[in-house]
Order: sequence, then C-alpha cells, then structure tokens
Amino acid sequence: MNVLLMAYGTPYAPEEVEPYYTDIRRGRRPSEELLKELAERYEAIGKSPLNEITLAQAVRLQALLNLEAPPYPKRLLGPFPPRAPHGPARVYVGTKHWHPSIGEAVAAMHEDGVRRAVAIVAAPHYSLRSVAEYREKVDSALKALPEPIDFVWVESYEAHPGLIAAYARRLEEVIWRLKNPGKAAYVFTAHSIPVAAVEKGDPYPRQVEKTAELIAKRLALPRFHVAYQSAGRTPEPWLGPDINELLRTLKEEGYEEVAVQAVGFPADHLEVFYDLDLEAQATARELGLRLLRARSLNADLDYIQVLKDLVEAAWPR
Ligand code: FEC
Repeated sequence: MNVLLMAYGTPYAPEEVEPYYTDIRRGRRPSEELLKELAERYEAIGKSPLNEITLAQAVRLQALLNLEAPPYPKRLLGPFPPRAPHGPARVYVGTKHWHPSIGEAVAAMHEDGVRRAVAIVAAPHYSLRSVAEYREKVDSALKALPEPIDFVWVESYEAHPGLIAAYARRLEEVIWRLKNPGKAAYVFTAHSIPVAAVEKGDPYPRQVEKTAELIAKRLALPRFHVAYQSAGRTPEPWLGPDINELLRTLKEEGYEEVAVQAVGFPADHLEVFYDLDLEAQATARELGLRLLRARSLNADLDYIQVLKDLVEAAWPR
C-alpha cells in the first residue's frame, strides 16, 4: 500500500520566506511590504511547526498501516510487529508550497516503483482553493513521468466519525475550563477562501458547517458559530465572518467567554499560532472577552487512525 500524504508546507528558515511566498502567489514575487509583514508574523511565533508535524503524521500513519489490526495474533511466533494483511505500506510526504514538494514526492514514488497510491491532504474540507490545487500539482508532476501512477483520491472527510470524536474530545477539554459553559459562545473556524470560489459552487463552506454541526451535536452544545480566519492579503472579497469581526458581534450580544476550535486545520502552524493565539486573542482581550482555544489534532493517534481508515477504505482491492 502506498500513500501520498500532503500538507501546506512552511519555510525552514527566514531566508526561505520569500521563495515560499512567491510560490503561494503562483510565481509573483510579493512586494517588500507584504514580505516584511509575513516575516514579522513568523518572527512573532518563533517558528511554524507544520513541517515537523506533517512528518510525524506520515511516520505514525506508516507505522499504523503496517500493524495488523487488533485483535493481534494470540501467539507472537511470526514476524514482530505483526504484519498488516495488505503488505508493507509506504507513506510519502509532499507539501503544496515548500519542500519536499508534491512534484518531488511523486518523482520519488515513481523511482521506488510505485504505480498506484492513495492521495490524501491533511485538511478535512474540499475547496477549489485547497484540495483542487493539490490535485493540479499531482497531475502536473505525473505529466513528467514515463509511466503513470494511478492515484485514488480522498477528497474530503469533513464528517468522518473519528474526526468528529477527536475534535469533540479537545473541545471538551476547553468546556471543562469555562466558567459558565451554558452561557459561552462556541466558534469553529476554517481558513477563509475568496468569495469568487464559493460563487463557482465550492462545497467548502457547506463542509465546514457540517463538521461544526456534528461536533456541536456530539457535545450537545446549546449553540455554535462558524467563522473564517487568515483571509489573504488581496483586494478581492474573502469568505466571512472573520473571527475578529465575529468576536465583536459576540461581545455586543453579551457573551463573556468564547471557546474557539480551528476545525479547518488539523495541525498547529502560523495561522493557528499567529491568527488565533496572538491576533484573535488580542481582539478578545481588547473587548474584555475570555477566549480559550481547543488544542489541535497534530500527530495524535486518534487523528492518525482517521487517516488510516480513509486510506484503507480508498485502497483499491
Ligand atoms: O505555518 C505555515 O507556515 C503555513 C500556514 C498555512 C496554512 C494554510 C492553509 C490554507 N490556506 C488556504 C488558502 C489560501 C489562499 C491564499 C493563501 C495564502 C497564504 C499565505 C500564507 C499562508 N496562506 Fe493559506 N495557509 C498558510 C499560510 N492561503 C503565509 C500568503 C500570505 C497571506 O495571504 O496571508 C491566497 C493565495 C493567493 O495569493 O493566491 C487562497 C486554505 C488552507 C487550508 C487547507 C490546507 O491546509 O491546505 C484553504 C496551513
């Protein structure tokens, strides 16, 4: 079994911010002002842990896929650890905007003799501005190969019961810390996308709502809100409400405590540590709101088990 696990990617060092940002902008170099602003955001969080988390996810997913599903054999006479019935699994990492790039990963897979594989992004919601773009990068890498690799895609998993349970578990930890859970606001966030994509029929906002609704239902929350964060620095309109704008509305409505969960991102990175933990937290402080954020899934085994389920269900038999 072969897997291409993809994530956004982040620069490893400050001097890599410029080419990374240029790649995000499809080859257009950012202005000095935009570059300075992004570099300052990285500086403010110290470092984005996204590459390390993606690698840890891949290593753990590979280990889980190679273990025979419980119940294990009664006697440990055979090879140890017990072998999965579908044979040795290999998980390759490809990042959308940095290294290893999706192109580098696909080329390495081909060189290793891989001819079929499952492609999955470490982000649960499909968007024309996310998963569709990962797919374009895989397709363009395939064009450079002498023989094709047959990829089966997991395009979204916004309602996977294991994902909902994993998110609910972490939100529950926040609920325990609220002074008055019955009167708090519960806000689920995802990365914003340009409104133009939504007008083209992007299922993204519907899928984000679905995840939020299922977590809320599982925890019997009295109410919940969906907000978008990290809108791009471009003049076009981006999907809202923005989290900071929603915090202002919540304050006006009389809320004192807000529980926030970033359901669009399984991992911690710039958009979580800066946009939520610094920026939204500062807005909340200024408004006199108490904001608590649920911790991320990262490479925790409950999330890796979700990836394993999805990959095994997609693997052609
Ligand atoms: O920790 C890190 O260094 C990387 C954090 C990071 C993640 C991420 C995820 C998503 N993005 C999505 C959409 C867009 C669109 C644009 C865009 C731009 C940026 C910029 C940075 C950035 N994104 Fe991102 N995104 C992360 C970081 N993103 C930095 C450039 C500066 C800025 O605008 O803030 C606009 C691109 C353009 O100009 O054309 C659209 C979506 C996701 C969630 C799915 C995924 O993880 O792939 C959607 C993590």
